[in-house]
Amino acid sequence: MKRFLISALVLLVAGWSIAATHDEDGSRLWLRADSVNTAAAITGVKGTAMAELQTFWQGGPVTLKRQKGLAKDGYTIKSQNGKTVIAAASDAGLLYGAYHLLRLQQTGQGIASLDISEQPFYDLRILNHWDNPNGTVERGFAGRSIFLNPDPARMKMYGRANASVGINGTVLNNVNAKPEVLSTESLQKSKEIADLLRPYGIRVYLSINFASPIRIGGLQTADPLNADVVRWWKDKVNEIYRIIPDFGGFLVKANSEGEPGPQDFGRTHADGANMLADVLKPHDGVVMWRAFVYKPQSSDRANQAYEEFMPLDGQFRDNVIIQVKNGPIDFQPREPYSPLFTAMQKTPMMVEFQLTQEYLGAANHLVYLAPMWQEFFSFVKPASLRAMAGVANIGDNINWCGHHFAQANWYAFGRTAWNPSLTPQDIAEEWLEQTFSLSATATNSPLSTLCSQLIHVMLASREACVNYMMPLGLHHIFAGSHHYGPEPWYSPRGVRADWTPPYYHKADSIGLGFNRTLSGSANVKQYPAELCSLYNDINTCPENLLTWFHHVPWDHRMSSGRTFWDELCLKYDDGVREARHFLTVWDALQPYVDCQRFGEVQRKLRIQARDAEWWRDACLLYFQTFSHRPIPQDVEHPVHNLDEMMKFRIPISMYENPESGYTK
Ligand code: GCW
Repeated sequence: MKRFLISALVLLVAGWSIAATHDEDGSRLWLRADSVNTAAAITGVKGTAMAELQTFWQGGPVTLKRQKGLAKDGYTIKSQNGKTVIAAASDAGLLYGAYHLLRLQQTGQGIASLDISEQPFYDLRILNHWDNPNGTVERGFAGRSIFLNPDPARMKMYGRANASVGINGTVLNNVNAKPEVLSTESLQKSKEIADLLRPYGIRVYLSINFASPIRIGGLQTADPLNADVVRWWKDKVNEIYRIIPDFGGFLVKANSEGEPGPQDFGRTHADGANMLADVLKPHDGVVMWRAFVYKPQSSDRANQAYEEFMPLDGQFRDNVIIQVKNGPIDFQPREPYSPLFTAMQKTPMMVEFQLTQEYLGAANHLVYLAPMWQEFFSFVKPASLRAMAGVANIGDNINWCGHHFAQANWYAFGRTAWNPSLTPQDIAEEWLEQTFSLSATATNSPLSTLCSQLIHVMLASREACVNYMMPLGLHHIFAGSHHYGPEPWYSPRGVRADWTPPYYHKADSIGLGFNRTLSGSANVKQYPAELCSLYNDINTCPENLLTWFHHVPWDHRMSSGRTFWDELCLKYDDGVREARHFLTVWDALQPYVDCQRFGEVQRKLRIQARDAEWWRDACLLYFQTFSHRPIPQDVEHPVHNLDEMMKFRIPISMYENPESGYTK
């Protein structure tokens, strides 16, 4: 009997060890190949390319060749008879080619006869870090700033990760910029980081505070047309380039949310941006000037960026790029595209996406963002833009992004900026295979079926999040303090209206939504004529933007035949069901994923499913106090209680990820 027990135990242990692979903490991101060699110490960007290949490439000899006539940062890869040649016009191109080759190896693709030619769609593919000098990260959900005490090993991994997906610039600090960022001491710190990132083809940039000449320069004014101010900036910029010769330029948030700007001195955004552009020009630097502006007195926040920037179209220097968030309000789960993109025809523009999920469940929810960016690009032609920026979701958390699947958004950002026509599915597949060694391509195996389901989870995740948070065009009904959970009722006295949800949802006994039609705020007029008339009519407006543009009567008939109220209930419920389904798919993958990452993702998916219920119940019960209509029978009825939910608080600051969501 005893012997039987022992052998059963041995079998059990053996069985377990077959199933489980060794634990991983996610710190290697998608670059998990084991080294096959130790690389010789070589410097420069080409040196990095050689070192990466020496360390990880398992195939035949590879030659790196500089060749004129190829596009900037582009490359070709050709292989024959076991030999491979990567050719590029620049060292950065060679590095990108090397990573391409390694990606093919890591995703198990044929490398015998390659004939590849690539070039990046955008010259500037840049991350924006919202990191503060004290180490906090605004809307950062993955720990503290990686730049506070830059650890060379961590910086090396950061450089590799970015270069492997083609990211070639990084703004080191928050757009809510402290003037001290430009102190000589702080510039020396930025230089350290620039030195560590240069071998990966990454230039550093800084966000600046427009009042710096006053705050650290001792001047009385920061008026961009004042000669002393111009001289101050000129000297400062010269100093920067002495310290960091390949410095990229400035990112500026001006006259927005309390930040100083040229309007404080009676000047325009163009006056401010052009002054900085002129002093950066001799150094080949750029100004990325943000259009994220809104004032409490306007009747529609969605109108404002257009109102302020359109009159300035064509007035900016050629090294100014206007950086516009994808939507007109603020990184909501779904917004129409910002109308500035199609209206400003004479000004270089770039899009700012947000990788950190400020409004999409922070680092607790699996929300793969590539489908959202694809939706954006279906309205705004990629070629109409100069560059692409992504607000980083990176911190000192061991797995970098707080959620293993949030790494996919960093990865997808780089790949999309390299080539906006890559499909979200292609990107998800290559990320998943590299990150989890999960491939959907092996046919007819149970694993490949599960992998396909997981890819589907990623692709469906953004829409699911829209559904359980704010379907049918709803927006900005988040908790006032943390933007994580629902608080559609939040409207304390004294808080400016456009920082409270009722400003956006306008629920009343008639219906729900913001009238932005010609009879309302006329926001529709900012779109091209065709879209204007499409959005203006409640019967042609896409239903996924219905309450964005219309105050929709509760009994409005939807294309499904349901009333608007019933449809709203159904959408919320769909979102909940989907979130639960994500967990089911993931659970089935347990035998194929290392225990640590499996458990960590599972824990997050459980939070997500619970949060989805929280969102549905809070929103439906609250809106029901206006609609006075029953929740349809075929929709799961709320399992929570509105009064309790209205009292529930998550005591976090804007620098933290909520440990768990709704815990009642
Ligand atoms: O999304 C909002 C955030 C702020 C942020 C601001 C911006 C950096 O809530 O935290 O500030 O947008 O983009 O400037």
